[in-house]
Amino acid sequence: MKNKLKLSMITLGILLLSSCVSTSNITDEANTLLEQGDQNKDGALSFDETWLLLKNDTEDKELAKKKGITHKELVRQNFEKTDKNKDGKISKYELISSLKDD
Ligand SMILES: [Ca+2]
Ligand SMILES: [Ca+2]
Repeated sequence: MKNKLKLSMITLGILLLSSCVSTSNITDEANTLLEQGDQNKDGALSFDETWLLLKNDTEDKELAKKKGITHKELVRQNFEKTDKNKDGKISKYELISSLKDD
């Protein structure tokens, strides 16, 4: 029993530690988002691709409702914020820097 407790403390420690290594997690998250969303495999997310990725996000839906705008408008606003160089696509670099800002 004591050993089991010790083990779970170690597991907890590892979990806490890995959540601190945020840069590699962010890169992983960006890669996952790109893999899921990048339909035409050009390595970046267009607005349509972003919308497909986020249109079922219930948290954003609620937030949009509170702001009195449609969910799509909210995604558009976030998209334009994330698309720093305004080329109409979110590159992996832009995705990572926006995930870092969160
Ligand atoms: Ca794409
Ligand atoms: Ca861009």
